[in-house]
Amino acid sequence: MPDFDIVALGEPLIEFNQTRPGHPEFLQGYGGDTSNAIIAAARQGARCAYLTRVGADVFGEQLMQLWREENVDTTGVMIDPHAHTGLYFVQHGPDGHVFSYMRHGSAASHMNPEDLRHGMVERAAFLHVSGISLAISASACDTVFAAIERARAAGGQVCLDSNLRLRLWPVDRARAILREAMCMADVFLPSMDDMRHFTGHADPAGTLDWIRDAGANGIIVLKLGRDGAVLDDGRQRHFVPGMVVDAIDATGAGDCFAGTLMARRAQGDDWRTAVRYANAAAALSTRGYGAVQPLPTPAQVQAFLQDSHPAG
Ligand code: KDG
Repeated sequence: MPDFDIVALGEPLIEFNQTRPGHPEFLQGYGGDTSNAIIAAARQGARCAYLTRVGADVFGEQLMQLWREENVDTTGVMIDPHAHTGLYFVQHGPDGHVFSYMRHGSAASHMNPEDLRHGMVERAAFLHVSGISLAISASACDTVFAAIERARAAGGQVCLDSNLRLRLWPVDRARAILREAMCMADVFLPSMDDMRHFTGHADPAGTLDWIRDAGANGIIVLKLGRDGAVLDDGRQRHFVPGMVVDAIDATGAGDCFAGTLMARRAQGDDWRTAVRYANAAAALSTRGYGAVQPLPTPAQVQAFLQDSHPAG
């Protein structure tokens, strides 16, 4: 049995989240898509570890402290004395949230395949990576592909979240690299919003056809935001509706979905049950400010599933 259910690899960030629209008032928290996902999974009771680099600075120390408190193993986290920990601001406007980043040259962007020498990837049932892990630098991109090779060689499953950030890389490079990675993934988690940039389709069926034709042959869960998700297991497609909540801040909801989904799979749920559960967790994660603080516990998700109504 592997030592970990999930090992995630990517860039953690310090978050400053605006708490009063239109006012310069920000709450300090934590972000970074793969870090959010691994914490979401750990809160659900999965055995988790994270792989990254942080700066030798106060923010790096805070992140290390956070992971320890959240029961995320940090053996594979390196402290880089030559680079800073990245950060971002979230502002809330009429069209949803707007991110402003200060991450160029961050410690995580200096990751390279040598950083995998601890052998953590080989000890996990799932390796979780994302479009952001691939985009932050060429050496981080190489590290992701090296980790994928290691996971596959050790019999682990690879989970890839599309998380497309076009401020990090040009669309043609993003399309080419994500396509390559998606064909190696056992579980691909694209969002409708991301896939619009690649596929030319605005509907889930056309988008899923495009992804299959492009060579993805694992499980695909297409995320539709508050509307839910479509599970494509290679034989059938199932629409799993989202849950209705009064959302305050959707930052990190997709990451919560990813982490919770893997945690529930590791705990033995079938795919449909795991997607329904992850939909509920993601909805709950939008009821507070920040990517990490509102991530739900199992008790919260179970209670919500018992007395809530699907969207639509
Ligand atoms: O999904 C939420 C993330 O986008 C946020 O935490 C910041 O990782 C981040 C990014 O690069 O956008």
